[in-house]
Amino acid sequence: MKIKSLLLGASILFLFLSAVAAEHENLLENGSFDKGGKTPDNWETANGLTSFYVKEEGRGRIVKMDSRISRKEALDWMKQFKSDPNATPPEPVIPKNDFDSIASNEGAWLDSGFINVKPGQNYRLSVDFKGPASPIVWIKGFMFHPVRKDYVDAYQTRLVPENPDKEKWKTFSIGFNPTGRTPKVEKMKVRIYAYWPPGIYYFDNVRVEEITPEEMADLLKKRALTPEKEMNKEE
Ligand SMILES: [Ca+2]
Repeated sequence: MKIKSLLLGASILFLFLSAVAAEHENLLENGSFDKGGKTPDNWETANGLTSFYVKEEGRGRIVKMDSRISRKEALDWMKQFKSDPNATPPEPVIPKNDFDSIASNEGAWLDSGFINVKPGQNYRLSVDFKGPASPIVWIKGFMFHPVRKDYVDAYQTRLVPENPDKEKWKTFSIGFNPTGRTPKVEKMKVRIYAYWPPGIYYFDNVRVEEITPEEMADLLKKRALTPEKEMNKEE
């Protein structure tokens, strides 16, 4: 009896510890988009035609992407916006034919600032998402190029939320290890990306956390079981 209750106590303690261990520091500064002025700290400026930072009750600030916009209008605007970020965005034009939308090709995206990569470390990428279809949340990894004296693309992996809901927020995660096959990767950033089909996509609470090998094994198991296997695999 005594041993039984000791074992029970130990397993409760274990459950408690696992629950505590599941929460790690968010290495991505301002993944909630709530800090900062018009543009959230540590994020790229939204262009106001296909990408926006907006408020939602109970969530503070979130990302909204609209891939319904006319491709021609969006490309013209992106060019103009690049040369003058203070210009006023045009009235949105939504084409009748879906294939004339920006969703059909370039899509819409926003990048975070850099995070330093620890050699050998496993990470978890998570995002809250709602929208009509799966977007992609990329991790882009960079290495220092000794000749070009600059950081260049060296790694990428993607989180493709499976069975998202148009109205209801859901949280999605993957595990990844940037230096597993590309040991020279030193920095990484997050790219939030919405494309096909044309629609309005919402994102909040992007998290990048260090995880234990056990947590990584669990996430890889889940990843292997999803129909998005090919999409969600490490690249
Ligand atoms: Ca938020």
